[in-house]
Amino acid sequence: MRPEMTSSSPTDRRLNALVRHLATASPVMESQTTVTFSPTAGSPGNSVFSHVVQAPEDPILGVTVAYNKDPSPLKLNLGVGAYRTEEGKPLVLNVVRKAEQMLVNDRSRVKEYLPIVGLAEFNKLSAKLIFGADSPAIRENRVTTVQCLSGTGSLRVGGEFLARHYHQRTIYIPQPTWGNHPKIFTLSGLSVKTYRYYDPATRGLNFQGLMEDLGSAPSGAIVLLHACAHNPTGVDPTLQQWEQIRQLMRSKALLPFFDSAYQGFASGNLDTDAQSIRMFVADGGECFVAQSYAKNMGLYGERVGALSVVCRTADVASRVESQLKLVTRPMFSNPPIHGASIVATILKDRNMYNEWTIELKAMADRIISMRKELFDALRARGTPGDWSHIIKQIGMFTFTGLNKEQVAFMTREYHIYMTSDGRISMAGLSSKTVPHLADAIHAAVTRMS
Ligand code: PLA
Repeated sequence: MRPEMTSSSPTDRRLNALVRHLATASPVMESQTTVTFSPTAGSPGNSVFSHVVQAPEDPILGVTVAYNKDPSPLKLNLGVGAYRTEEGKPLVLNVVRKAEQMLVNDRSRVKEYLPIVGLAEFNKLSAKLIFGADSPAIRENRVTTVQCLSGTGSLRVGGEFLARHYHQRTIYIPQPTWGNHPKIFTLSGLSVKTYRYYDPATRGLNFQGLMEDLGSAPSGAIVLLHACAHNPTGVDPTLQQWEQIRQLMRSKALLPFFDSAYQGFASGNLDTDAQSIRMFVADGGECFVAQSYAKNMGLYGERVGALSVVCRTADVASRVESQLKLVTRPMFSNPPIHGASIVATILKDRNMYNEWTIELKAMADRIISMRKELFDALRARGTPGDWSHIIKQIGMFTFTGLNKEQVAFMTREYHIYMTSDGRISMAGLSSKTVPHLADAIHAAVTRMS
């Protein structure tokens, strides 16, 4: 045997791996080989990872995992916020298919790396979409926009930038909020606190609690705000309340960090759903905005999103951008090209843009009609309780008020899958499945209360 094969050199390790592989493929090989194994190699139960414990499934995406395992033909997935058609199928928008076709047909397109900040055209158009075509902040070059991995990646990049460069490391998030928010910001290096948001008694906004909590937050703290269609509650402040929140936040120099994951899904109108953000930009102050195209363009798996930072001056914005690049480069180097190209193709062409808004409105309208149908179905069954919040709440989700036990009952007995906090993705419902859901809610409320 050659000397290098007896030590644990890389060559040795590769050879051993090869021998183990061949040995399982053909037992004869084993007896014929003369390679020396190190004492632990290949013996099962001796993994250097044997201390690793099984992690729980994600509270939202894990619902789909459980759903997929259920063989029942009745099963219904109302967990993750993903749009489904009346037939219960995922939807690829026509305008997206068209844009993809155009991209494929364009032979001049290549697959080179994008710059660290992503596709310039996509960034420009994304800023315009969220801040408005006539936004003074854009005109004055005070906005920097970087393409990130959908909404989640945009929040994370923003969080990491703030942890490095902002004087206040505390971020206030609403109670409750999307379950990933606390994890994203904690891992970004920020310290997470909550502000009161939802009042279970009224199933509406706890506006007084919100104002009190933001009022007693330390000056300069970061505040995470859902731009529209608050997840999971479906409860948004009115424009008057937004104005009061804005005044309070500006008077205390609290830094707004908007999460805009549902632009167009709340009202069916892209401009209406951006009003809260535009109100804060109009006063000339600074803010962060994380944008996602997962829901409003149905680009979930393409991971298309953007982080915009609105600054006081163009000079600051340019320096902020230079630092955002230092966050991105070691994290994912540069963002993917395909999804951003789809978005840019649609946003820059007036006809395609219009087509998109029509398809988006149709999705929003279908969700609104599901609210009405579910509400009517519960009324028809005489289900105890006031269910008017189903039609009052906004966006993809209804925060039903059902408790953990009732949700578990509905999953066990009716094969209905939803998050344990009682959130229902209305986008997963159809006229055909409303009666089944209404039966399940009725049974859960009458038998499990
Ligand atoms: N922000 C909020 C408020 C969200 O609800 C979601 C997605 C995101 C950001 C992130 O979306 P993106 O990274 O895909 O762009 N929330 C979903 C999915 C729809 C999820 O949990 O990942 C939900 O079911 O709550």
